[in-house]
Amino acid sequence: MTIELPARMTEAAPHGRRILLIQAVDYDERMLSGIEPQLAPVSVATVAALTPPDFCVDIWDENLDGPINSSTALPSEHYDIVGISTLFERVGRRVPKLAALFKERGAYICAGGPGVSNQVQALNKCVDSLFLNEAEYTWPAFLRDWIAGCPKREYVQVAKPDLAHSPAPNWGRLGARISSYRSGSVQTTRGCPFDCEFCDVIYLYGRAQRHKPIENVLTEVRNLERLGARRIMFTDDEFVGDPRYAKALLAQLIPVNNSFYSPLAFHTQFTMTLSQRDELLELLADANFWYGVVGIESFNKPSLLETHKIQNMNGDIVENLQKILSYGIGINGSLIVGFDNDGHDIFDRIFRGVQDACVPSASVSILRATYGTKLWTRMRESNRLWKLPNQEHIAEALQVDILPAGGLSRSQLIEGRIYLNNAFADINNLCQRLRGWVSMIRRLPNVHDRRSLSLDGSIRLIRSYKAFAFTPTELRAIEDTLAFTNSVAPVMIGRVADSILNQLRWHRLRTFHGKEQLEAVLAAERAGKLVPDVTPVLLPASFSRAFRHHLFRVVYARLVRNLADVESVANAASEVFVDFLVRIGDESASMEENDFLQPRHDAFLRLLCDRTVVRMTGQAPEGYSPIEDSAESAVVRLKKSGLPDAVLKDIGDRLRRINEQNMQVA
Ligand code: B12
Ligand code: SF4
Repeated sequence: MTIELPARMTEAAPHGRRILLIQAVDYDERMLSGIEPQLAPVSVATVAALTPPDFCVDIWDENLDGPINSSTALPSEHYDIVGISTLFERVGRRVPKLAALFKERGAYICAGGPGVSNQVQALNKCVDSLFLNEAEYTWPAFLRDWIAGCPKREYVQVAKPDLAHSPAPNWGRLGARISSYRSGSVQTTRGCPFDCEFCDVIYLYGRAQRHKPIENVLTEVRNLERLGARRIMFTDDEFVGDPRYAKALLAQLIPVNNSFYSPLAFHTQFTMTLSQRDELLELLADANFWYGVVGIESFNKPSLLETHKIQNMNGDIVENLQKILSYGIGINGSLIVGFDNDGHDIFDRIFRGVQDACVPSASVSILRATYGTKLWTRMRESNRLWKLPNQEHIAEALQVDILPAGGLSRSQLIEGRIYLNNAFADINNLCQRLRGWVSMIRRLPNVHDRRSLSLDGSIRLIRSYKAFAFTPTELRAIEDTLAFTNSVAPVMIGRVADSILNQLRWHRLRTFHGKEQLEAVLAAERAGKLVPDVTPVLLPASFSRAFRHHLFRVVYARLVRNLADVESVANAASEVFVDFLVRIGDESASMEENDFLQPRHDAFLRLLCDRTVVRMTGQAPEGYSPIEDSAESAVVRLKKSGLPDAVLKDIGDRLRRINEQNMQVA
């Protein structure tokens, strides 16, 4: 594999080789209204960098440049290829609109990113080539095919790319405007070793973490600093998922950051496992990490167990959070309500947990069953996926797609969520947490910033956000908190001011829903006007043939070597295949036996086997390394066992139960 040089950006294009890469906004264009764009889009900048130099590329970030419509003046009047990048599912739903606009202008339309992964069939209808998974190898391959006049309908990256082959992003015309974003972005790892029931990450990026070579990461950081970024988000799902790599990276990042006139501020996402790693905490603090987004999810351990968030269950949750905070590293806590184990006291427990731990900023969501996740399957199997009619037109903050089982109603979840988010953003509560945080610091970050924020500077910064519309009392409380911080730990002033902005940015500047819509939704919820999710899960005959001829052997070979208890292999295999078929979704309707035999399905089945083994054996997910076995040796053992038939029958029974729910509803 050779890495091609970055594309020439916006120069005169050789005839027929002009590409527009679009970072798309949410389908209804409401995503970031009134708020400066959060992150420079590393996704499209990476695709731009993967484009060989005989193409010319323009990047359009709809979050910064504005949503594209028929009258938008683009850098060029004509594009031969348009590539649409989708960060998540709702963004994926914008693809048809953009595709139609550019098709009319004669462009060849491509789409990729996480947001296409669970709507493949729908998007296949409106784009020319769809890119599933990462694109380090498939985008250059597509461009070669396109030049040769034979591009494929689908490009699927099977083996996870080596991140040494992921080039430094090419920011193109965004480079000059990096400082318009709140943060630049750099990705150091892909994949997460954990396996939370509601999460899509392991399907998209796998469980074994892959890393960018440290030197490449440092180059990207230096580039962004040169372009004027003052802060960078490391867009990893779990920055400390491989502690050895994280330590090595941070040890080199610290001197690089200190070599800048003023060190950059960093933030990322990490898990609470960090609280058990003192050395990493010191390194993160000294590298100037201001905060991490942490999926706390709940302060109720049975709920954590239910959602397989076992990495949060080690020890006392409040103490673990305080441990991280005591190094001067902030936490932007993400919480969820609606687990089966959540009772009526859950809202107060979450509020108390966040206040007691002094989590600087926090937000709460209602549990969502994203299509294709394990949570979706569990909910679907128990006929618990219901929504309001036309739910997609309701503000996201008011949407619920599950029937809760812990005694709470759906309207109570909505009201509880609103109560909690308001309570977190209440200035007195916020200031109380921030003072608590500053008071609990045991080790100050060892960072020397020539441009560090003064008390006056921090007050000016907060006041400059006129849109927050603070009352005089609120402003006084905030200024007292900043003065307190200055007296106790001046190095923390920037971090505390930043936490205030983090907390209020979403909950004060953004309109989540109107009062009228809230009332209408609550009334409809209370009246029980719900419709079920009747997405069928198919078991095509072509799958059954592929299962008998090949797929079962792959799964059996992996499971039998890794499950000590042979008796549990059949159950595990059934679990794996149900997961597999749900994830493939309605794409399977048009699949022939041979389609099931593609290497991407083998690779995916192995990944599902590994997660199932970890779950069934209760092993620590981050330490698991599977034993390989050949499918051939498994055949010998399987011949007389009758196991394939039994497992296929069980899969059929489970899918029938799922689909019968549809019939009952009909
Ligand atoms: C940064 C981030 C955010 C930021 C986004 C800030 C912003 N506006 O830019 C924040 C923290 C705010 C955020 C929030 C959310 N996020 Co988020 N986020 C991420 C994260 C961690 C990194 C994204 C990134 O920079 N990746 C780096 C690039 C290089 O990777 P990539 O995008 O996959 O691009 C590669 C390929 O996909 C492909 N590709 C991408 N685009 C294109 C286009 C073309 C044409 C081609 C050919 C290829 C291609 O090529 C690239 C190179 O291989 C991802 C997880 C991840 N590991 O990517 C989750 C992720 C995108 N988020 C996710 C979710 C669910 C959310 C939330 C909805 C969570 C929630 N319930 O609140 C919210 C939504 C926020 C909102 N505004 O409504 C999911 C999406 C799942 C899905 N299938 O829809 C992800 C995948 C994580 C997960 N849990 O599964 N998120
Ligand atoms: S820790 Fe859980 S929620 Fe976070 S990325 Fe990993 S699997 Fe997903």
